[in-house]
Amino acid sequence: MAIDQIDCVFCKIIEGELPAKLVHEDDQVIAFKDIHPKAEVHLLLVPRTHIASLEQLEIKHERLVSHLLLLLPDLAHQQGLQDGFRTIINTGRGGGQEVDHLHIHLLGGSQLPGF
Ligand code: IU
Repeated sequence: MAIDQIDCVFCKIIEGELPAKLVHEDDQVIAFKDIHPKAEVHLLLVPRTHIASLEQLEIKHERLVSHLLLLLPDLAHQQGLQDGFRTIINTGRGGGQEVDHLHIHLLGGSQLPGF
């Protein structure tokens, strides 16, 4: 395991070493409920591969990126979000990223304020 993965909370969730309320898992990604939800529905969609942030994405991740994006509406519908949803990817400290493992926030269920 690479050094940056050893203390990665999301890698530990993926490995089953830390608990999370999973709502989806497949060979490439997992999705679970955020522990500090900012909306009625607040999921995190996380690739199994440890990629620190959007800035570390490479062309070899093209298939994974497509998979992540295509899963979002499915997950939203599965959560009962028929009227739309919001997705957020924080990148780097300046972008508000706290966990250095790429993830997409999926939020909805109540009228979200304009952005
Ligand atoms: P950010 O984009 O890195 O700022 O978001 C990290 C999110 O991970 C944040 O909303 C936390 O509440 C969430 N989270 C979690 O769901 N489970 C955890 O064990 C930890 C953080 I640490």
